[in-house]
Amino acid sequence: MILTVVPFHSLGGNGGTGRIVVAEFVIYTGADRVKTSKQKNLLSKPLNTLFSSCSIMPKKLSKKAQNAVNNKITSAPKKKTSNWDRIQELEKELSAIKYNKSTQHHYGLVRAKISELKKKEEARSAKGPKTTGYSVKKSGDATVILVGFPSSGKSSLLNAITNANSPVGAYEFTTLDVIPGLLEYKDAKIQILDVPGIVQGAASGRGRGREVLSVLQNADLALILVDTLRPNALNVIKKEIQDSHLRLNKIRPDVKVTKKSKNGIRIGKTVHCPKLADETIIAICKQMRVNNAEILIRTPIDADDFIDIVEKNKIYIPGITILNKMDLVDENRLSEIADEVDADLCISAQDKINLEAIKEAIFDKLDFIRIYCKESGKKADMGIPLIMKRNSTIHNMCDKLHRDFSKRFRFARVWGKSAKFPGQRLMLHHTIKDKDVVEIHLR
Ligand SMILES: Nc1nc2c(ncn2[C@@H]2O[C@H](COP(=O)(O)OP(=O)(O)OP(=O)(O)O)[C@@H](O)[C@H]2O)c(=O)[nH]1
Ligand SMILES: [Mg+2]
Repeated sequence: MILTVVPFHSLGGNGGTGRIVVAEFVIYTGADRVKTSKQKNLLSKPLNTLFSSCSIMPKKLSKKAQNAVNNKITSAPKKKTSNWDRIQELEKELSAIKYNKSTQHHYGLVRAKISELKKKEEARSAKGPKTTGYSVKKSGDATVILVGFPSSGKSSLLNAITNANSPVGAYEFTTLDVIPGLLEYKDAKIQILDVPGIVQGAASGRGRGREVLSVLQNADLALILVDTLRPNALNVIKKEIQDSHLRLNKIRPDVKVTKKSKNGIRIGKTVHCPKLADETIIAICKQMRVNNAEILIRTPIDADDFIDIVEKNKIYIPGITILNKMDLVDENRLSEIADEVDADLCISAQDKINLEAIKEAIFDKLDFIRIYCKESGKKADMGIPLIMKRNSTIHNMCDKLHRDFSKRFRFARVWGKSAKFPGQRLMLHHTIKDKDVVEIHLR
């Protein structure tokens, strides 16, 4: 019989006594576990002298702790839970918590714990073998990606609204690569990408999920396609998107966390923040190993928003939910499913129903503005506008026109909504507005 001494932190149930037990004794048969001379020395001692030979043993064990020691002796060595098991346990716990004033502190702590564990796991998997991602060259005024379960009709929709010819099949995973198509609508050139379908577990690498979701991280808009036969797919897709550090249809909260070297956590607020108490902020920071920081909150946030800000790696992207294959169900069932998934649009890619409405929705959601260019001494070209994203500056406009323009820029003259008076002389940082006429002067 061999006796092995294994250090351990505490025995379950020591809460209340405050007593820490520093060693457990496990009995094995066979000599293979004896590795060090220290262990061999311990083995030569009778059991009652073992305790006194441990320098940091408590003087006396409580009955509860003694029982726990006995249980450990007789039971087999406990299987170590992995970080993913722990994450799953905590996520289950989190889903059972209803966020309100009394639960926000606990909710925030559980969420912060999940965040830390995921960070560790991601750092570990980043060290593993690298998979090759999709190489997609962005073109046009914006890039839109079709996301959905396999066979939800992504390729059918791409073929119906763009010039692409992506293979369509009645079997799953017909598309295995990224296939681009070009949609020309209201003078805008919009690149639409068809990608392989994603399934549950995509964000943690199932199928080519991670690569697909990384294409989404660089897109300007997500078209989420669910079909009338599998409306439940929406929750799965949303969860995968969420797990890959994307935030759909959410505005980045105006919160600044500046890490410092001393003085602890200092919180400043310009708004009332009923969903997140200061002590919860401090507890989350502690859990996420932020010990000294200045936090400035300018929008009301909850614990999830705050953790997203501390994690720093979130991408905020707009999305449209489209319910496809409307031809397969009757009107009543269609409105039931549309309510269930909160669909922005119902279509049939196969029967080409509501396709103009999709184009309009894409154009609107991309939040484009039209800018007319003018040459000095000539009339503005009001024919074909330059398509820009809302809140673009003259700098963005120069970059879009020519890569040298911002370097050679002297000033611009602007007519329209963003100018205080017609022909106002403005510089690169100026934000232009829809239908402005801009004349750029270069060196
Ligand atoms: N009835 C009906 N069938 C459709 C519709 N859209 C697509 N389908 C059919 O659904 C099947 C899958 O269509 P695809 O366009 O290949 O679907 P996908 O999402 O690209 O599939 P993967 O490439 O495998 O991810 C094909 O048999 C299509 O004909 C629709 O609006 N109505
Ligand atoms: Mg396809």
